[in-house]
Amino acid sequence: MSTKILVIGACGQIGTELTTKLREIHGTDNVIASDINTRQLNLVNSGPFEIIDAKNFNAIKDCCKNHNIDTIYLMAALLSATGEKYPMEAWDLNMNSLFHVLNLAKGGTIKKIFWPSSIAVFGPTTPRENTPQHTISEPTTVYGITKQVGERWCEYYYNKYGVDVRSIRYPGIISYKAMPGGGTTDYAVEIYHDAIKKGRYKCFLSENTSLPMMFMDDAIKATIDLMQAPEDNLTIRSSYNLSALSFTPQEIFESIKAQLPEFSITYKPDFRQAIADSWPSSIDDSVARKDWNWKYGYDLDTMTNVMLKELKKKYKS
Ligand code: AKB
Repeated sequence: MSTKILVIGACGQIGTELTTKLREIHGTDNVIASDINTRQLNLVNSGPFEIIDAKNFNAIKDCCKNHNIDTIYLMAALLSATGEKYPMEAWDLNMNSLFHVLNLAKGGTIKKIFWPSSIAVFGPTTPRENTPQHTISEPTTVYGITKQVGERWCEYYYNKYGVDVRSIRYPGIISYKAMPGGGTTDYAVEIYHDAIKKGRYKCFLSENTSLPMMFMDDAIKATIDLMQAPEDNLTIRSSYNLSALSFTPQEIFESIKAQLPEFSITYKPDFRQAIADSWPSSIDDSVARKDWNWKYGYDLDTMTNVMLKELKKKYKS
């Protein structure tokens, strides 16, 4: 019997590409995209789509019932920078949406859940280099607190009720299809757009701020691989550390400049600098490698090649 999937928050940066990939794998009609708005028209028009507010338990429940859903990818969230502006909204959306899907799964109809966590679960007291899977986690952002608490609840629902919930601590994700919104790592996407459109970029982080990052294709591959991994292989039911790249604004600037020699950058750190300073600069993902053979594919220059090629095409048309 084929699986029936619901993606909540399908119009976001990761949701857009994840939905497309899931439709390739499972068939368009077996993947229901949903979001609170229809901002990704390509996605909305290319398969089943439902308007769902992730904070509305009944809306999620009815959609699952109507479409016989057995698997949910919950991608809706307020990210780190927006969360600092709207702390109560971040808490409300990030926590209640998670409880809704966990409770639906506890009720028995949903067999598997994917819920993204983040490097934001770590804080200033965490070892910054090669941050281990199990370590001190004292996040200082509302977003990080919601992800840390969410991880505890995922593990609790797995241990107590047998809910098969799987999770990854995403680093900053870089992609050219849909824009990220409201994150601290967003600069690493904006810089490519501005390089093509304006030939210059004003960076909101300082030049030597090193953060963990990943190209979208690797993030999608990791998500699918984790969801397909045999249940018995998984030793982490909070969230897996995942690593690919670590670079500073200066290093990504140099990677772009190698292809666009006229490109220039200036630095004007804002409130997001303090958030970035509280996060790790590199991640130890040995447990994910061991449990489900995780391995990244894109390094910084390979990613830059793809980003510049695709964005040139996009802005030309
Ligand atoms: C953010 O910057 O808030 C996100 C994240 C690292 O989870 N991209």
